[in-house]
Amino acid sequence: MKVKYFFALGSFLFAFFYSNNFVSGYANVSRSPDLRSFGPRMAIDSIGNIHVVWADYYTPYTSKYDPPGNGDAFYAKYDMVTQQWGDPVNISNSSLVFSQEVRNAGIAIDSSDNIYVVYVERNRIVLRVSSSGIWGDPFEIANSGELIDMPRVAVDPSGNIFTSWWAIAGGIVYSRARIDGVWEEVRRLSPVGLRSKFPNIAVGNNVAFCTWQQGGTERGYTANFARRGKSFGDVWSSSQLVATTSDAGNPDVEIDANDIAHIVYMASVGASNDSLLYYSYWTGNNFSSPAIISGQRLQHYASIYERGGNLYVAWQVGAWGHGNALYYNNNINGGWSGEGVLPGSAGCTFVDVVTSPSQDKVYLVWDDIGQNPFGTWDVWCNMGDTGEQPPPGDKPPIAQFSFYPTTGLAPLEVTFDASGSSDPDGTIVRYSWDFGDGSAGLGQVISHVFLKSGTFRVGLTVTDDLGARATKTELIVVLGLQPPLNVRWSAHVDESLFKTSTVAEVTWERNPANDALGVQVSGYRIYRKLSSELTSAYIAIGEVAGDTYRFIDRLVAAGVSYSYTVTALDNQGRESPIASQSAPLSTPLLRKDVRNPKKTGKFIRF
Ligand SMILES: [Ca+2]
Ligand SMILES: [Ca+2]
Repeated sequence: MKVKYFFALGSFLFAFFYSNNFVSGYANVSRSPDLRSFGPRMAIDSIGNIHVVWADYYTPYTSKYDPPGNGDAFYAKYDMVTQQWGDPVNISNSSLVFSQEVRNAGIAIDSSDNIYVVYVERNRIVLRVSSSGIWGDPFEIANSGELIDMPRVAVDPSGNIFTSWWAIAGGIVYSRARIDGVWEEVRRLSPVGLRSKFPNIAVGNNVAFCTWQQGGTERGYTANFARRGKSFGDVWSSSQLVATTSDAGNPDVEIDANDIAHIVYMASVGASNDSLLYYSYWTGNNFSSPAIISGQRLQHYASIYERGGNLYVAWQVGAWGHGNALYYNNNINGGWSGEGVLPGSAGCTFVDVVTSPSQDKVYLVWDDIGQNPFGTWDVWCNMGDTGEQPPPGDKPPIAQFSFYPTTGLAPLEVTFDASGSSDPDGTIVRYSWDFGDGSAGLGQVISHVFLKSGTFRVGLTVTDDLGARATKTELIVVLGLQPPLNVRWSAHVDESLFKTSTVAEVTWERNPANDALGVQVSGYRIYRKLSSELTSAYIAIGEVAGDTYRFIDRLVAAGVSYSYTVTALDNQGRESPIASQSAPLSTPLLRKDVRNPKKTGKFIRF
């Protein structure tokens, strides 16, 4: 009996998962155990914070042929500093998020760490953008006039936005882009009259690719794509085949730094429900002949992630809503490492994958619908723990590195050398670095420029040929010019000219710490802001030579509260940090004829 077989397998897996302590390290991202949480998508920012979106359904989901129910799009962030997941944020707040195809939200992050989330509201695709932690107003990208599904978003470093989605009844794939801050018109990508669905979109330096599943009859689907340039008004190419593989579907796409698109898709094997996972890359004219990167079984919904030329692919194995496990396969340094199975991921349907900036962790998210050992309807994240264990008997590698120079003034280029690392019974196949300032890299010997002064914890993770890892960290102190001491200012009413005016006199003292660093201070730069403004509002108003400790600011208004700060400069173009000084006075400046002498504060008459 099939039912008994699955029950027995479930009991076995339950015992297996709970006997492995790494399962307890998984994080519940959605934390809504009674609401069905569907379709998680994930992105990583420059310092490695994890960002996830999904939808929670308030109406029970029973079939994709049911009428729309109610739900909302949610967002949650894992903060690398506090090492905690934030509370889920209801990002749609409309109760209108619900698609029968249950892929309701997409996410992307640009190089300035702005976060772009798209979600479905019945017929609409809506965008919200978060800058510095503040969410902007919802923006309607399109209203299709019929139910839509699978909104996706990709952004480039300049903040150009490419979105895609499909209209369910019409079976049409659409895209809309914002170039240089201006939205283009909605574009139709797939042909009319051929059923198309499940698009994904990616953007590179000079090109964008969209890929989708195009039909045909039920068995006649193919993986198709279109591409375009990134100038305003550029047109999408007509729909083309990724490959001739029949009964293909659910393609996903990423673009690397060389503008090479990488596509994965599933295709059924003969008349069976089994499928294989295929991979193709853009050759410049077309896609390469597909390589098979999975075993043959009942499986769905591959996601691909690219970083530094390496590829990370995750997918679901099992029936829809009753996944046996999340599987993954990674292409590191040009070779596929082989399938892995994520323990404790039973119940998954939709999955996604990213890595940490240094690629020492592979983050996986999945939804489950209560079919798993946890018994909740939630989105889970493995927190980088894939449960990979080196084979018994493999001795772990030893991580060791040196760096030169060991300290110096920012900006400081440091060369790191991991050739002192070793593996007692094999070889090291991977050196991954986390520079502690939000940057990361790969390679045995690598250089990195620390732009700012500070103390950084640099981590090296080495991986041996059988997958065992070791990590070593070292602190590096990057020095910086020190600002002058005792920056003070006072307001004067200057009566020495033909007319009375208000001036400010700024004074400071030399900082002996710069002598200790061996730097010659060649000048000082004076900054001013309104006292009510943030430190970032300081603007430079003048420079003096290194043997001068006084500056007169004649461009101040009367009765306004200002703050000043002073930085030290050297003849290499370095500057000490702009910081609020220990006790900058901010006395209101007043003309001598001011009507309200109670507000005078301190001022001096020349
Ligand atoms: Ca839930
Ligand atoms: Ca070893």
